Amino acid sequence: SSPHLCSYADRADKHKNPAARALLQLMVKKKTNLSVSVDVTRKNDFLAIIDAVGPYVCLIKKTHIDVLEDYDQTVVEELQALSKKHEFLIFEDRKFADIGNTVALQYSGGIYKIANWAHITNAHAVPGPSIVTGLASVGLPLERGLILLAEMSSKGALTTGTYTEEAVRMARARRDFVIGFIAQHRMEGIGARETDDLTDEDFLILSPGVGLDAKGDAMGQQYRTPAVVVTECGCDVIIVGRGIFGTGRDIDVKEVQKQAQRYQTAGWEAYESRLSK
Ligand code: 5FU
Repeated sequence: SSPHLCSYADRADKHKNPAARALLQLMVKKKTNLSVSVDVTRKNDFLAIIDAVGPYVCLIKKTHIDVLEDYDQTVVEELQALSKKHEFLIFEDRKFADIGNTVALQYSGGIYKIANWAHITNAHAVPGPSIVTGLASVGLPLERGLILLAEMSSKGALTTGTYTEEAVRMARARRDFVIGFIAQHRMEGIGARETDDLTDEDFLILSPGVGLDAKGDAMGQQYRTPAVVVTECGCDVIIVGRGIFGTGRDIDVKEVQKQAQRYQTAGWEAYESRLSK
């Protein structure tokens, strides 16, 4: 049956990419489909939030390494230590968007050396299949996984219709490395041609734009609840930022922890009710 009606455990057994398999296994073990998006600008806040939410997440969306104003090499070392301590994977939401040769350099090198520590990263489909080839040349030998952006959560996003279909075709052609999508719905079979082999097609759907309280922000973000995202639309991982760490400059770690627990519960209940449908 359709992958979203199968358990994460069964899907873990079938996935061939090591990062996808590890993520699904962690989700089962920790009973969580929550990914916290840690979009703060100071290193100490960044690490304090991750230490607080670590027990409740399967994935830390380390986001946007280039947002940190006091970045240094210790950030990555401490992040990796927390990833072992709490057992979560690391997702760098880098949104690569250039030709294959350039993204290979950006992924492997520079100051950040993303491929060295991010189990999962993502890319826009706009350059075409060569972006996947470029990233795979670096990521596959390191057992990494790639997520393509098939649908964005922001108001007026251009990621619709044939664009989304082409993104799915690009993924279908490289299922060894492309493990799923940033999207708002399931993507299996989308844009498929008669000759395509859809056996065991199972893309992980990571969905940002998730909130239990707010409906959006002042800059076009749109929020849906875990029940809509996971139960109704069949997405697999909920990505939550400000719903968990708030919008103020000062971080209240106890409150962050409480919210992470709340979203973990909501996400897992939504998954369980999807399975019992
Ligand atoms: F690809 C996308 C998208 O379509 N929507 C997003 O919101 C990525 N995001 C990221 O998820 C965005 O860059 C933030 O890092 C995060 C959502 O944060 P929020 O505070 O929960 O709105």
